Amino acid sequence: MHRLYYSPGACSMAAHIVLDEIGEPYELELVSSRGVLGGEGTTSAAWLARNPKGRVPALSGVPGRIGGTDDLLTELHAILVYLARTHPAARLLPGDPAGDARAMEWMNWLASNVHAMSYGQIWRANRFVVEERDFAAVQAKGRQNLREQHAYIESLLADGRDWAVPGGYSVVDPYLLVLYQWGGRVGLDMHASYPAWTALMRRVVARPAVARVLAAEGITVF
Ligand SMILES: N[C@@H](CCC(=O)N[C@@H](CS)C(=O)NCC(=O)O)C(=O)O
Repeated sequence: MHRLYYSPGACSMAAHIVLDEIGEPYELELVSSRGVLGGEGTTSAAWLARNPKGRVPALSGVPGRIGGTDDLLTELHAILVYLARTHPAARLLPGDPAGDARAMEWMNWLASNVHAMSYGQIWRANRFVVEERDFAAVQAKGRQNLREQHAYIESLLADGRDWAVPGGYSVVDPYLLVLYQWGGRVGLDMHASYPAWTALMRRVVARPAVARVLAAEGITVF
């Protein structure tokens, strides 16, 4: 059985949703990020011994070793692809080379540009500059980057498509839900500013698995 190491409302929530969608039993272990539930779990010695990256999500029970200890898979994008490919009946990736590549095109950009860069600048300015006096400038640049990225996401989703990867719900949709929810957390009016993204998120939260995970993690989107 897989075990997901997570933090409520963190990017791990997308993996939690996908695990729930798949419908097989799984285990959860709370490893709270700094600032979430007052947790220091991602920087604890015990967690760093398992995952030297000091991050969530991580999924146990996956053959091989790259990011952490044996059988531990790190990186949300990799976890989502693994879960979708090991459960093809759940149809969480298109399944054809071009469709799957489109999903990865989304996820790589969301992970690197939106999450690591912009939210890193806003929430973890210390990763970009040494002096605390420079934090505000980094955070302001992060907000500017985020506004540009959000406008791009909105333009993609406003082209009449049904789901992030047209043709079906995929692992990209819960990934976009995490980022939509974070937009609210940094004070943006996501509903007023991004109608197409909002409409997609309403379809996503209507899915029973998504509603269950939001309730379990104590997260409100609408
Ligand atoms: N590249 C990683 C990033 C993971 C990541 O930054 N996770 C955050 C939660 S959303 C975390 O663990 N933060 C704790 C910390 O930075 O100390 C991925 O996509 O999985």
